[in-house]
Amino acid sequence: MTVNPILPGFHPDPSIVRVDDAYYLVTSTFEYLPGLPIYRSTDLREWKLIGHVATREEQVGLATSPTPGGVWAPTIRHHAGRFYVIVSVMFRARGCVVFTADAAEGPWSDGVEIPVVDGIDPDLAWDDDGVAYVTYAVMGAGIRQVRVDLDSGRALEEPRPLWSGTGGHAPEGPHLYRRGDDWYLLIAEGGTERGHSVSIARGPAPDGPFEGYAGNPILTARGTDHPVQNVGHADLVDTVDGATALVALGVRPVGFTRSFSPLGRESFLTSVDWVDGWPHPRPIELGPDAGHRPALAVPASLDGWIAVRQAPADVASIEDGRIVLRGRGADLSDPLPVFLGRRQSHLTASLTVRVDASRGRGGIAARHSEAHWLGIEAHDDGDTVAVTARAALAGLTHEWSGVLPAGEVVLSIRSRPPRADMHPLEVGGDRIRLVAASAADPGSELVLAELDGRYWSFETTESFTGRVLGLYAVDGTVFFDTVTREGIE
Ligand code: 6LW
Repeated sequence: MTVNPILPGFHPDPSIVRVDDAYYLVTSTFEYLPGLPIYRSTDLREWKLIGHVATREEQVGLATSPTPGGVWAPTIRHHAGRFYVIVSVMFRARGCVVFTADAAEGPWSDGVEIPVVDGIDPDLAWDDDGVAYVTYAVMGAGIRQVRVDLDSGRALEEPRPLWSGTGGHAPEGPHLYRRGDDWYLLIAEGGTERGHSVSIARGPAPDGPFEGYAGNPILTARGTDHPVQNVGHADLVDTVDGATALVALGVRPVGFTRSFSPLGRESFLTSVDWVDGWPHPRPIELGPDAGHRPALAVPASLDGWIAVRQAPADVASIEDGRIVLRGRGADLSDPLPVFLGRRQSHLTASLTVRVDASRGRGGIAARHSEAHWLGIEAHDDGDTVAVTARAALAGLTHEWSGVLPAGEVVLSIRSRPPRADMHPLEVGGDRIRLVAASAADPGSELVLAELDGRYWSFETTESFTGRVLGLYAVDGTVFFDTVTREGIE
């Protein structure tokens, strides 16, 4: 049975490699740290997070990179006993960098910059002499390639044009493979939105010449009523049993017009048949999506959390069994917010947290970017607790306020898909409720706002990510207790 998405929640641009009987997968992480998560599987169904390539900001240098910059589209490969991850860190960041590790868990190297690669989506392949080929996309100029000395990052030649695709918008995401005497060049075309697709070309050598397959695109969902859209940016892997699998990104749009994807681009897997020397991926099937997952309590630990342009330990600490955040006078509009988040991984999701705001101001939020987020913050002045829900949308903000008795409060963000029966009031995105109650009196619950999530979806925000739910502090010290999450990574 298909288990799709294999990585729910924002996990775009999956790249996969098999080493012996295990598969390793890496995805894009943009402005979040730790970055470049490595997942491992032995059956292509169950994936376990085993580590991250970028555990330190200096490895990627994205602290001043604006949205939607950061870590874009990596490739993972294994050669001569070592793991390699090559990536472009975009916009005022480190650029093209190759990292190595003896074990996929890490530790990963500091990285070697490859300045000649002035594009995106670098791929790595080696010829029989062990010479490394970096194949990448230059926006508006097709797929290029350059031979590189990976130890120094030095180019061994001028970059060469390799293939411009079939004529679709934005040829990108190249991956190069050897199969017998042939070399295959797999690319994405059509842009990462609804036009997305996968095309392939074949040539006699890693530097081509490449000739496109007459049956391109080999995979796309465009123009169909398929529940997984934007299918593209794929990578192939030979499986243990001699077959071929393909991973690709896709979105799950909701609503009457199926136009809004709250979770962003996720990772999916499908099987591939070979016909006359060309790969034919099967359409991506949605697995039995657990719309409802059991609620889980998050132990007071920084494991599993991500932060924006800084490491989780730079914004939070664990004190007396509670997560503690210290505000720096800025909210989530700031490029370096005091925010600790986790990917929303299911359309039905909730985050519920007990907050002590007697020494500061803070709460919980759903973040897409500096301009698109929702939050509820609490401030306890000793007599009462002021709770304020805030919606930021394209830089505009709106507020709803309430008052609760002094003491700890329980804050929740709850989302659910829109009704499937074309209810006239639910034609847009998912429904998001921002709720606050006194911890001492659950009956005090205030629904501060109920919002149409279409405005906090991949299609409407400027970020390349998805929805990330978590904790934040604006001023002073805020203590977070009994974090319960449902449908959240
Ligand atoms: C990535 C490009 C793309 O570099 O989106 O879907 C960009 N494809 O290949 C960011 O994820």
